[in-house]
Amino acid sequence: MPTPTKLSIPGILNSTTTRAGVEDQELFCLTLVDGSGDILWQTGTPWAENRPFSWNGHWGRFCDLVDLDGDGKTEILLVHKDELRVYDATDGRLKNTRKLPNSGFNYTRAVRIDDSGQYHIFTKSGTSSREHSYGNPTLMLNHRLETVWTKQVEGAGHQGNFADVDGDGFDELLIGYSLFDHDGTPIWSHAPLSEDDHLDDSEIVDLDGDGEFEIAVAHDGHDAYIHNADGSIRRRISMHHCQNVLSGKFVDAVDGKQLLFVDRQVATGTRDAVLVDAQGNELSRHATLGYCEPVAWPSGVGPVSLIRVERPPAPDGVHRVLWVDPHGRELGRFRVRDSFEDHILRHGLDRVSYDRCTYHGAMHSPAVGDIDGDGHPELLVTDRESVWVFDVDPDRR
Ligand SMILES: [Ca+2]
Ligand SMILES: [Ca+2]
Ligand SMILES: [Ca+2]
Ligand SMILES: [Ca+2]
Repeated sequence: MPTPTKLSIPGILNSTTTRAGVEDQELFCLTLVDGSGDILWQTGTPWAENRPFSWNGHWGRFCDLVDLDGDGKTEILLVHKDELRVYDATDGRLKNTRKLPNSGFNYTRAVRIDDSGQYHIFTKSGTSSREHSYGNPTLMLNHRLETVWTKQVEGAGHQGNFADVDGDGFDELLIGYSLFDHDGTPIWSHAPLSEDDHLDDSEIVDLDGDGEFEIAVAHDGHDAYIHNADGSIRRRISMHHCQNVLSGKFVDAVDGKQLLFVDRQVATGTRDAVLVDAQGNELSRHATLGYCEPVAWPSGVGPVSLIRVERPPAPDGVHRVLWVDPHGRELGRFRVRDSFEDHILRHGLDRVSYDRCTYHGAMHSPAVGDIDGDGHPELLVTDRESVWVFDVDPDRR
């Protein structure tokens, strides 16, 4: 059982003041802490109100850290509401902003599309808006945040993805079920499977080690597909409503890398997680509830295991964070906050769709990284008040 270190972050929930107007739920606070939880810098103010906040970055991948302009210093790229922001990561200073076409944007990544030495910014809307169809538009910006091109793509969905698929040194861009060359030229495209279908998640990975990428995509409300680099279909994977796609060397005994497809969490019961090999052959299928994050901690069957964050179907349920192997077998569980019931009931979040509670802080968010620099990853789990840090026992590495 991994041992947690709990960090208390000064300034969070230390006030009892109340503002008039419950509609004021605007939160923006970005804090850099070191491995002990000491604050290095902070911009914005922590939420200290006794009511929910809202923001539009609710998962661990909401920002990108990169030397955007090539000056040797790292920037932080993120979207807040309808604004793209670039912060200096060394001191938290806001360096640049740009208004976006709608407030549904949630995806921002630095990509290489020329040899200038500077990155470009691939940013897209990830949901519905009054102004555009679901998940649209997508913008390519230069490092000064000027528009290079804009696209509206059928089935654009939540997240984009990118990789140098053709090996010319520049990134291709996946938007929905369509792949574009670095300059925006269409390479291949598949139609959504239905009117509401959109890309929920994807992986671009060389599964079989032949030097060509494969592209795995989750169709909202449908199955998942594995495409070859040229867009042709390698395999269709049967799912209820594939929501997440993960790749890694999960199983030593099977050649190449494997994919794990995970169904959307549902209000009642469980759904499936399916492990497949490089050709899409099913290796195992298990019942699951919630979403997974890969971690390079050996599972006994391979070098990469999974952190599974379970969101129970009822507000009085236990929010478990589990360590599991790729077949879903439990290896351990982490001592984090076990219930958000008081938070959910106090704020009436049970009267909105339970699914939406995650937007108001009733969830754990996992992140994996080597925070102490010893070459082994730690797991960080955050809720709206705390950060827990876990490491695997050294004799299990
Ligand atoms: Ca820089
Ligand atoms: Ca390329
Ligand atoms: Ca391949
Ligand atoms: Ca470490």
